[in-house]
This record gives sequence, structure tokens and C-alpha cells, in this order.
Amino acid sequence: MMASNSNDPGFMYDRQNETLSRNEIAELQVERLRWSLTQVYEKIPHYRAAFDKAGVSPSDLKTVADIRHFPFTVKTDLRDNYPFNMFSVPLDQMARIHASSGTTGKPTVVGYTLDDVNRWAALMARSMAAAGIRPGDLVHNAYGYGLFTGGLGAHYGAEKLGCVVVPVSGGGTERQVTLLKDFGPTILCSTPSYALNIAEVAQSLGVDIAKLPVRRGLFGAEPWSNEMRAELDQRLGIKSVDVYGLSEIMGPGVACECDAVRDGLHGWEDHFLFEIIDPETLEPLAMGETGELVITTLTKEAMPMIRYRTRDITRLTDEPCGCGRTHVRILRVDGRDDDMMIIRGVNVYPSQVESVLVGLEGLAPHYQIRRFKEGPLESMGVDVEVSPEVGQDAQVLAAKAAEVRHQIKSIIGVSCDVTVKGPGEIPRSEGKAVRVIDQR
Ligand code: DLL
Repeated sequence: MMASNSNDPGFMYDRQNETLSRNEIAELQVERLRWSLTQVYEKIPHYRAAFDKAGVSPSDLKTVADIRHFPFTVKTDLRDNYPFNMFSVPLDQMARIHASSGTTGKPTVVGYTLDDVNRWAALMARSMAAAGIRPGDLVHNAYGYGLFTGGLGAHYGAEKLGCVVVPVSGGGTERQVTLLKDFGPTILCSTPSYALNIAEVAQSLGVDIAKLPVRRGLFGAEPWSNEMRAELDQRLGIKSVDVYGLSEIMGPGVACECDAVRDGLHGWEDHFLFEIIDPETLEPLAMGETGELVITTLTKEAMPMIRYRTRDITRLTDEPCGCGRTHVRILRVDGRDDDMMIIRGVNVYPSQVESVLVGLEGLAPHYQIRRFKEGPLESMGVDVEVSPEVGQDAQVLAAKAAEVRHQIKSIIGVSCDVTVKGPGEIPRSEGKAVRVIDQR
């Protein structure tokens, strides 16, 4: 097995494309953008109508910046074209369909040609290599297999890179622990919240998970704070790396942190154009400014996306990264704009609350946030678990709750209701954790 070390930034997979100069990236992007715009205009009635309405045509794009004149695509466009009207090729020329369940109504359907599936595998392999995964690694893949893109996305990427994959999928946590113990995988792929669940179940079964051969965790599909990362690194005895993606654009592997620096996720600009917009005015924001991430696909055949509004709030940097890659970095995603609370005028994301809770003495890293109304105003409640060793004396729990309330007030600047619960009282995740309960 090839060992990873700091002198090996994982370039062996795709060095040339990962280190293009900024000029080369811009040239490639213009060419590929024109191709994508032409494809959608000629083949997808939704886009033809949207471009005509905005008075733009693919030939109007002269530079990458001209993309700002083209209309956005939003989730309801996919729902309105359910199930297959966003596809640019006939169904019998496709290779794969995925869908995300969504919370209400119709699922969001996405499709791939065989070339799309192969490009996705290659980008996921590139992401994994950047994350310190190497050919020959044994990969325990606990992302859900099925309509969700996580399981198959990581699976194909790992195989493409030359790893050996154990396709465990999510759930059956005790069995996950048995397989981790008996097979000795070197890599764990899962959501960060599920990795924490696995670690906890391992502990309850008397398995010292930190002593197992797992050395990297490739975690994503939900927001997680640096504090949660430190917790996972320490509990599992690994280095955790963040991977980002969304089904509408491809699946996992749209962007990934590098093992060498772990500061921002390299967004693969030879296949995607990344923009940040102000979600209110919809105007593009400059590099470094915080806003909504908007992504255009440059090479997707079956389902190209033009200016897809992800609802994810983050910022970009094009400062060179210590690993040598030249692609923009997406600083870690704070959360989705639908999860952003405005508490007495202060914007709060669940991940900020997580940063305060995780690592506070006497608390376990399991929490949920309740959003409710007090009169016309939005309020926030935080439920968090006590560590088993603290016990469940009512006075002790009340004192902990007061301490948490004080910490949240002093660090985030908002007052909230805090309830400290007993061990195991917050539901555990087997995929994406439910962090927010909307009681409004
Ligand atoms: O979650 C794809 C994926 C699978 C990514 C496995 C990484 C690993 P969707 O189910 O369509 O696709 O959900 C996409 O999840 O818009 C973000 O809000 C959130 N998300 C994904 N990765 C991250 C991350 C998959 N690393 C939505 N950090 C996205 C924060 C993330 N949020």
C-alpha cells in the first residue's frame, strides 16, 4: 500500500488539471461554458424559455463574467420539470438516475450519461486522492447506497482510485463496528454525524476505535464545525477531511479539502464554475465575500445546470493553497440559508451553535436546535446531552444548562432556551443529522 505523507499531496491522480494556471482555468471555462449554454438552449425547453425571457443567447457569452447575464436555476425549476424534463438526452441514452427525497412533495430527480458517471468517478477519485486516500486503501463506505448520491459516488470514486471498497451503506451500527474491527479498513466514508454515532456505539461495545487501522475519514453531506472535526479526529484517532457536493450538480466530489492543508475545499473548476451571490439582491459578490454559492456545470451531458442556486452560504478564495492546487477553495459551508435563524437581529447558523457546544466540559456532542416563535419574533431553543460520567442530578443539569446559555450568549450574542438532556435522549443519525426542529 502506498503510504501518504506530507511530501505527497495526492497529485498522482490528476496533476496537470489540478495545477492549471488561473489564466488556463479561465480559458477552459469560457470554452466549456459556451458548450454548456448551447447544449441547454438547444436541447432543454426550460432553458430555451428562460434564456429567451431574459433576452440572452449562448453567443452573448464572451468572458466568464458574462455568466451574470444568464438566468438562475432553482430547485422549483427541477420540481416543475419532474421527472425527466431537465434532461438533454433521451432516457434510453442515460446510464443512471438519482433523486433526493426532499422534505415535502416530489423528489428532485437527476440523471447521468455513462460519460457523466465516469467523469463523476474521476472527480471523486481526484477528491479522495487530495484527501490523502491512496490506491490499495481499504475503504469502509458507510454513506447510504440508493437514490442518495453519497454511497455510489464514494464507491465509484474509490474503485477508480484503485482502492478496495466495502459497500456497507448506512445503518446497522453494531455491524459497522464489527466490520471496522474485523476487516481493518484504513478509510471511513460517512456523514460526520454518523461517524460520531459509530464511535459511540464502538465505545459501548468495548471496542477502542481509535486503535483500529482507520487513518482518514472522508466526511460530508452536512455542515460540521471545526470543533466537531477535532472531536472526530480525537475519538476515532484519524484525520477527518471535508468533502462537498450536491445531487443537482453531480453528487459528492464537487469540492474537497486537501489532506495537506485542510483549509477550504478545492472546487474543481475544470468541471464547474463557482460564483457567490448576494441572496437578496442576486448580484455577484467579489472573491472573499460571504453569500450564496451558485454553481454552473461545464461538462455535464445528461443534466447540465446553469447558475444553480445551492442555498449554501459560504465564501471563496483564489489565494494559492499550500498543497499546490490552483483551483478556488470554498471555505467550509456554514449552512443553508433555510437553516439560518435571525434571533433579535443576529444571524445564527446551527453550525455556530455546534461550535460552542462541542468541547464544552461535561457535554456530549449530540444536540438539536428548536426554532419557535415568541409573538412575532423568532426564538431558538437548544437541547444538548450531558456526558454519561456527569450523571443526571437535576441540579447539575440545570447548572450545565445555565452555563451553556451563558456561553451561547457571550460567543454568538443571542439568548436562548437551553435544556440539558440525559445520555441517549437526542436521536442519533445514520445519515444526515436532523439538527433543526421547526416549531414555528
Ligand atoms: O449530500 C452529496 C454528498 C454526499 C456530499 C456525500 C458529500 C458527501 P444532497 O443530498 O443533494 O447531496 O445534499 C446536498 O448537502 O447543498 C449542502 O447543503 C449539504 N452538504 C453537502 N456536503 C456538505 C459539506 C449530498 N461538506 C446538500 N458541508 C448541499 C456542508 C454539505 N454541507
